[in-house]
Amino acid sequence: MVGHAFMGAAHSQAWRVAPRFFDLPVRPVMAVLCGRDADRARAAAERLGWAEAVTDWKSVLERDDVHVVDICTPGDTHAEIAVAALDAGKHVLCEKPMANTVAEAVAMAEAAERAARRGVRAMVGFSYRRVPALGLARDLVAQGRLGRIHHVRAQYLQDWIVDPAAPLSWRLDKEKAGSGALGDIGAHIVDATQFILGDSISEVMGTLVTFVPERPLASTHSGLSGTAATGQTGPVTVDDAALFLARFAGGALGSFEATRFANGRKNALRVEVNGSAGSLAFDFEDMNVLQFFDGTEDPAVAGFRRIMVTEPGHPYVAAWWPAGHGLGYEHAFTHQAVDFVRAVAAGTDPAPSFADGLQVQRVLAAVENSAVSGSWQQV
Ligand code: SOE
Repeated sequence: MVGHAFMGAAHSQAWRVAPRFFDLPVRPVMAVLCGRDADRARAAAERLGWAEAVTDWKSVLERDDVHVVDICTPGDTHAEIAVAALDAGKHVLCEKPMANTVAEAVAMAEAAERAARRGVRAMVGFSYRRVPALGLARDLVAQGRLGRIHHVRAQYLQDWIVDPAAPLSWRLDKEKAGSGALGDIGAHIVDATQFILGDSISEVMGTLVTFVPERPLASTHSGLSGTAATGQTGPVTVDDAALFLARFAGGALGSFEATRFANGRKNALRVEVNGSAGSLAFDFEDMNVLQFFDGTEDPAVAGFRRIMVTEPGHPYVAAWWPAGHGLGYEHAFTHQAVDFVRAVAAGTDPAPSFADGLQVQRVLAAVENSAVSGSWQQV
């Protein structure tokens, strides 16, 4: 694994827990953690359960005892590491957004195509499609329970930098992150809605806003932000919020909002889908519930019902607790690790593939272009 901050911790938990709750064809071995600073990497390897720590990620590509490279670094390093790892014959799991530009995403998707011909696989870490409720949502749409889809309404609402005193972090630096709310959390709702519908966004029109253009430099980092250094400030070079309309290839109309300034909303990934025969609604802050409206019911008793997606028949749930006990944010990462291992062992391409990641990157770039042109942009 390369990188050991928030996503490194989430992926480490997933690799450790996956073989303990799911029957896997092969057992993941947490062999090497890679970080830029030797002391911090060693401490992280100890804390997160990795056998060894190194500071040069390239060194692991030459090792015969390493078969998978898990990329948990900021987006500006994804393309270099993923292409080199795939060309070295290592399977790759790469955090989202897959890349910082379409050109990088194209290079990664081409490397994945080359690698697949040699049985080497690649996946993008859009973890929310592995929340059981969103798996059930996809099943309901695929079964036709919503009929023809007219509307997709998606929001991803956070507020961790609504305070102007919150210091700069890599997520606010275009060089590192590629974009702000658009790529960091907007990418999640683009992937999640395309996953639920089994359809792709073909056209967008959007706008990007930076509410706070200057922030204190951080002296230390932890989690998503850090503590401000005294006095010095620096520029925010990414969007704080992104809003865009979308047309899906199958005809559905979408509205998307990704913001880090929805004061009071902590991790509210919300999706509502309206179809001719029914609707569904989801809010990650109530993640074990999927709301479902069956439009074919007697109008006298019809209404949105709260499905507890905690039953053995629901996606992934049977491996965990008895009916009704529920899951959390971390379980989606374990499901991601399970599906990755199973696909690699079966010799099939994991989903979302790097081609899926490239499609998301094209949507993000089209939104950025639309924000400049003020007009609809083809994806
Ligand atoms: C911050 O916005 C963040 O950590 C994202 O980067 C993650 O992808 C998401 O899972 C939680 O929020």
